[in-house]
Amino acid sequence: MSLFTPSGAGASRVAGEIDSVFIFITLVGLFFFLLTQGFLIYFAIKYRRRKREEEEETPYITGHTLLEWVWIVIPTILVMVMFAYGFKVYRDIRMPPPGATEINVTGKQWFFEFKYPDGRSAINEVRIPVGKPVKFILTSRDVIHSFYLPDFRIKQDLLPGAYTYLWLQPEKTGTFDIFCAEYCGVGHSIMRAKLVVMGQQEYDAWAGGAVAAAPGAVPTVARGKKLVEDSGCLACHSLDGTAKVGPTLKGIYGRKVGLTDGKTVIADDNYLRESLLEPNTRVVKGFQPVMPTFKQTLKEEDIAAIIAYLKTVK
Ligand code: HEC
Ligand SMILES: [Cu+2]
Repeated sequence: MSLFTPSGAGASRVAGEIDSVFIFITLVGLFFFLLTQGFLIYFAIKYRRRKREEEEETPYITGHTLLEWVWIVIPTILVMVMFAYGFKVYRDIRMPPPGATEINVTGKQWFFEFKYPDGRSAINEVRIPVGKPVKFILTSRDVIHSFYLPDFRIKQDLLPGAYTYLWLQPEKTGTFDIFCAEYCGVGHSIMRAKLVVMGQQEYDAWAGGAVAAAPGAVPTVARGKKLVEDSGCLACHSLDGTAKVGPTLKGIYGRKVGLTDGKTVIADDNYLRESLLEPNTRVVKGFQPVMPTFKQTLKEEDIAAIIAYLKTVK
């Protein structure tokens, strides 16, 4: 729940929470600013020099234990409250609810490309239905960009060679700005896109029409499945839980993987990407480092599609 509901509040519940943290910290800061500055002015006037210097002796003060405890304990409690409150909201920002629709976003100098799960793609415009969680999986083809949605109070860098993510659940329909918030070259200022939030029925009608207008679009998961079948992965990996030359791909996404160096890792998007491009960087315990790299054969979109497919192999 949000502590305050500022007018002109954001476009999602999380945006309201972020506003509340911001206002809370600002008000605490303002209170202490006014308190300390008030005392400063008051003391400056009250203890101003009235007589000539030699007639007035400065009192000798060595300390005040109670006062020192007060100004240590109270600020400590306050910053701990700020931390706990901020951390709670931060968790909400970082944890997409399960079942969120995944949309791939690629930043390029100087535009954003969106790829829907049904295989369609669009430049500088993304449409989603209201009230449903959406997870954007972000990457860049060239330099660091940043995906910034001011109405939702969220922002995340797009990095070349890695995945980052951002999620949101729009609470009202409308068109919202998306800006690149990381200086990325001469075209940076024109690197902006629109998020269009539509009513569910309106969205369904639009999506149906858009799919019909793009007959060649293959759903991302189906594309990933075909790539896995055609790339020879299944010679070494099973989908049914049995180990072959390599570990089974059944339930791979989110699995805790033990490595030969004794460490463990959670198989997330970046780990799967690395397994395809740099298979010998982290080798699964109990297996030989014989997996070939697919750096030359798979394009970025192929890797994203394979990862989307692997998420469905349960
Ligand atoms: C020549 C056999 C071979 C082929 C072909 C192969 N792999 Fe592998 N793969 C392995 C072995 C062996 C490992 C475990 C050792 C390691 O981590 O490198 C592995 C590891 C993996 C892992 C990490 C698994 C885990 O449990 O952490 C993933 C994911 C993976 N491969 C996916 C694929 C995909 C997708 C393809 C096809 C594009 C593929 N592999 C092709 C042999 C192969
Ligand atoms: Cu940019």
